[in-house]
Amino acid sequence: MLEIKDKKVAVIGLSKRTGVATARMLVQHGARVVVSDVKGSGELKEEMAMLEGTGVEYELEGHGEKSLKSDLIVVSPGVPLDIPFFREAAKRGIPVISEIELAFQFTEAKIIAITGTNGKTTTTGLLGDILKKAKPGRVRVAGNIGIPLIQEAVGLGSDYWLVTEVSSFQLETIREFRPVISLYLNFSPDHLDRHKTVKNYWEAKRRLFINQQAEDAAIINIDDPEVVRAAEGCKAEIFAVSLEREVKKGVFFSDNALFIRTDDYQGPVINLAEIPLKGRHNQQNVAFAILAAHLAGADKSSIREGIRNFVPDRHRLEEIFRDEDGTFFVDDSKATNPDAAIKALYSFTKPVVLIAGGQDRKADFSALARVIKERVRILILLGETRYKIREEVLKAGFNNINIHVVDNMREAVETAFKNKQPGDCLLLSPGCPSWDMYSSYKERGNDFKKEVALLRGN
Ligand code: UMA
Repeated sequence: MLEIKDKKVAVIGLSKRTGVATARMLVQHGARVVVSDVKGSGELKEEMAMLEGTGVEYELEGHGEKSLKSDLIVVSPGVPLDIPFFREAAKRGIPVISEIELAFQFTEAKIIAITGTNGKTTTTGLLGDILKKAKPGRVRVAGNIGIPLIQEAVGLGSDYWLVTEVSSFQLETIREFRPVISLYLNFSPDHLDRHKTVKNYWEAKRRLFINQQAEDAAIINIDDPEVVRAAEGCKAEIFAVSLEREVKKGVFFSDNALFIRTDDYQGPVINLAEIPLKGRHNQQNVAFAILAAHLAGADKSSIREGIRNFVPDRHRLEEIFRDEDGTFFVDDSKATNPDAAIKALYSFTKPVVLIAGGQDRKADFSALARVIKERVRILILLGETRYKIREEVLKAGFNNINIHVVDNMREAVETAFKNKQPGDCLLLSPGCPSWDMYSSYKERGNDFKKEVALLRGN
């Protein structure tokens, strides 16, 4: 366990979630804490109120000398590592770790860590639900899903399970973080504004495996070559998930059911018809959750019950209305990268009226453009990336006459209503983050819902 009593520790990034929880934990364990953020006290009123009485010191409006006079730096996920502050910290030999590393150092609970570009929140939630049924009172769900791991993990004994969603941002600064079961769902380029290159992003993600040992398990998507490549050199026992072929050890799809094949069990677990989640990518998420739950010792009835009763998150392929003429409306605002929007488009067999576009994070839209050409009837574009996406879909051969460039969600939904036909799927799946127009993908999804409800007259 890391020694922090009486040590000076700097927390970089004071957010309500990670920053506050980390600072509190450090104070409780006897550290002298400096909290630093680029924002000033005006913007951080609520966060500072949450830390009132803890005795932490502050260095606001930037990170500098006060934070550099520390024995350890704990960094929040949203803080990029290439800022001059971290170069200076490295020069001075101050260790920099992520909050998930700190949490790992202070828990004995068994960690199941889930990463991947898309589907990790769904898989984490589903696996959490299954394990909570199988092991009541002994399971916590945390991480990138929205609850800092540090808040849930500290002090738990080895009879507990921590189902943890981990992002590339968090993995970049782990040192000993070691899951007993790791799940790597899929890889496609994302977060290039932060990681700069696809290779950097790929390298950050594969850190999931770096501390695993022979007695641990790694579950990987063997239908995704980038995931398979990332697992090269992984010391853990490898289990495969495939929807395309039978596997020797793992989960696969056959006769409309998901099958487990491991040393101790072979057989079907659940029929596809019983899975309440839409889309092939979700069948894959379910396959991962099934296998991880099985390896963690969950019984088959808990697994089946957990899946059948799972309520998917809002704003993920969430069907919000279905009209009598068969037209249906789907909020997939959570699709914040092109690959997620591609997966959404593959989830529907009906003609699609698609609303896409959002913040420009230098993503490559060429693959999305090809799928749009194949599957979309009418394309409505908004946000910073609207002209970029238009250019790509035109290159892919999509007819200009079916593209509408708009300025806001109201105009987008009105245009969709004017152009929709009975039986169409009217889909918001932006393929980009929301931060050019909204404070979160949730706000964007709610705006879409509001405009749809207004036009439907409810
Ligand atoms: N800041 C600095 N210096 C900088 C840059 C930022 O001080 O140079 C400050 C900001 O002013 C802000 C704080 O750092 O006050 C940012 O903290 P944070 O973004 O780490 O905020 P949290 O609310 O703690 O959220 C983080 C994760 N955020 C990110 O990864 C960007 C949450 O994931 C996660 O749920 C939470 O910790 C709990 O673990 C969100 C996310 O968007 C959902 N994740 C990405 C994704 O899923 O695609 C990876």
